[in-house]
This record gives sequence, C-alpha cells and structure tokens, in this order.
Amino acid sequence: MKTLVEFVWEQQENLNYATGEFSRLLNDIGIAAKIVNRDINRAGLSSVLGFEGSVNVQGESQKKLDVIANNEFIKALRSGKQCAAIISEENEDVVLFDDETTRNAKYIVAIDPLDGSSNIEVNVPIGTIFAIYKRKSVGTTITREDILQAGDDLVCGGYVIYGSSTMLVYTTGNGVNGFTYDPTCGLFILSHENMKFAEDGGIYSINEANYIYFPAGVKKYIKFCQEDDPATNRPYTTRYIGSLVADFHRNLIRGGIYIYPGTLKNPLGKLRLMYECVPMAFIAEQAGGMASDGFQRILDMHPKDIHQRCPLFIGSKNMVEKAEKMMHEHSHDYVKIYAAEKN
Ligand code: AHM
Ligand code: MG
Repeated sequence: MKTLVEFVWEQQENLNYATGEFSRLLNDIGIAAKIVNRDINRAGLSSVLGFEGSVNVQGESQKKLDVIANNEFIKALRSGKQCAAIISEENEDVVLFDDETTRNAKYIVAIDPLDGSSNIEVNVPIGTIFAIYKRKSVGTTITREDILQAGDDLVCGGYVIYGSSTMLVYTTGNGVNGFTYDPTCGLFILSHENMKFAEDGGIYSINEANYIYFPAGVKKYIKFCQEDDPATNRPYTTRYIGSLVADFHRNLIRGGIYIYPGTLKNPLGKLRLMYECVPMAFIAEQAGGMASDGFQRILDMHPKDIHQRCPLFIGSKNMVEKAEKMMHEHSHDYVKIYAAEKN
C-alpha cells in the first residue's frame, strides 16, 4: 500500500530534484482536496449549497462552494509556502503571495477549484483541476513570463474527482497515476497505476443541445459516431455528465472522447485554457491520448490571458485524430472566425 505522499517523494528522488519543495506543494493540494471533499460530502447538511451572490470574472454566478473551495486551496498553498502565485477561475487577477518566503517560492499554480459546480446540488461528481508551473524568475518580482507559460512548460497536471469515491490523478510527465481517498484513515492511496486511454474508445461526450451552433466538422464527427458499423464498434455510446473532470475520468478508464467545441456564436468555446484544457491535455498525452483545439495540439498553445477560453477535443488518440481530420475537412465556415478570435 503506497500513499500519495510516499509516491511523490519516491518520484521526486527518481527525477533527481529531491529538494522536497514539489512534494510539499502537491501534498498541500492533497490537504486542501480533503477539506473540500469533506465540505462537498456534507453539502446538503451545512447550508453551503446555493449562490454566493457574487459573479466571477467569466460573468458566472459563484456558488458558495466555488468560493469555499477557492479559499481552501489558496489557504493551503499560502501556508505551504512552495507557491508564489495562483491563477484561479474565481479570481480576476493573479493571487500573489508577497511574504518573504512565498515570494521566492519556485512554483505557480493555475486552478479551477470546483469544476462542474452547476452540478453541486444534484450529487453528481464534480472536481478540482490544477496545473503547476515552475517559475522562470526566482528571487525577483513575478513576471508576465512566469504567469503566461506555454502548455509544454507545465511540470504537473492533475485533477481531483469528488465522485462515488474521491480520487486524485496526476502526472509530472512520467505517466499518469491515480490515488483513491480512504476516508477511514484520511489518506490518498495509490489505486490506479499507469493509467492509459484505449487507442480506440467507444464513448463520445458532448453537449449535443448546442448542435445547431457547432462547426460543420463537429456535426460530421457526431454523425460518424452514430453510424452503424459493427467492425468499428459503431454506433458509439454517448455519455455526458457536464463535469469535465467526471466525463474525462470515465473516458480515461473506459476509452472515449470529450468535446467542448467552439461554435459560430462562441468561437473559443467555454473552457479555460490555463486551468482546464492544459492540465487535462498533459494528463491525456501522458496516458497515451490526445488533446487538441480541433486544429492544433493544446500543449503547443501560448496563453495571452490567464482566463483565455479554448475549444477542447480530448481523449482516445484515434478518436481525437478523426475529429481533428473532420474539423480540417469541413469547418471552413468556422476556422476564419476562430483564427480571428484566437489572436
Ligand atoms: P465550470 O468551471 O464553471 O464548472 O464550467 C466548466 C464545465 C465543465 O466541467 C463541463 O464539462 C462544462 O462546463 C459543461 O458545460 P455545458 O453545461 O455548457 O455543457
Ligand atoms: Mg471548470
């Protein structure tokens, strides 16, 4: 039986940068996740359901639990002292820690503290998504280059799923491992070693109610998924929870694709590049899958803004490749609008 803390230490030693700072940082995220897990589990009993009455930078109403989770992660990362700044879905500006020790910390964390929060009231799995970057400018004031790093510079991507059991899944570029939370002893325990996407999955996850607005390539791909072709196991099956973490996690275990495309109305889609698409893309690639905006690898993208949105096609390699091909062949209507918005 191996705990998350033991595993991270071991990995760090193998990677030859055994200063302990990264281990402590990941451990701090694990601690906050346990507290958030407790709050979510008791949500119906503790008057934390419902809206906070405030609106976040995306113009979305903040749920009380969005705010609670955000505060818990910020508190844990601040007191852990390994993180110099946080980019959070719930904060318009970068949260800078400016005491002596934390200012010199080596890491920056981008986080969606409570993903899928529209599902809180209905006991459907929700999650936390996090990305860890190493600072470029240790010892000085945080720079724009520290904050707006390309996906390929990520040192760790991970998520916590608060589901029928709670799990923390992460990668540092050396495969993907999952840890199940054992509430009886308060520990995350290694349960899913070296997680891999099936090359050909059988599940597609997309909010089809937006069909009318989808680029032609996405419409074609959906029709492809629905065709009768026993040789390729089609028609596939459709599953959509509406929590990226939960949809991704199921597809990682069963094989499938999750799509949140841009549309003619919203060319950049809904999801945020830095704390949703990039960390999930890193996990997907490390698990043998793929992540694309429909045309380009997510991890090749350079953010211009911390809250930038980005279309996402993610999951089993052959499925994402097929969807990308259809985007190239059929989405001439959308591609120009997308390119203009992206730049
Ligand atoms: P959130 O971070 O505000 O919760 O929004 C992201 C969520 C994803 O988890 C989920 O896949 C998607 O929004 C669902 O959106 P929709 O309801 O448009 O299908
Ligand atoms: Mg989210």
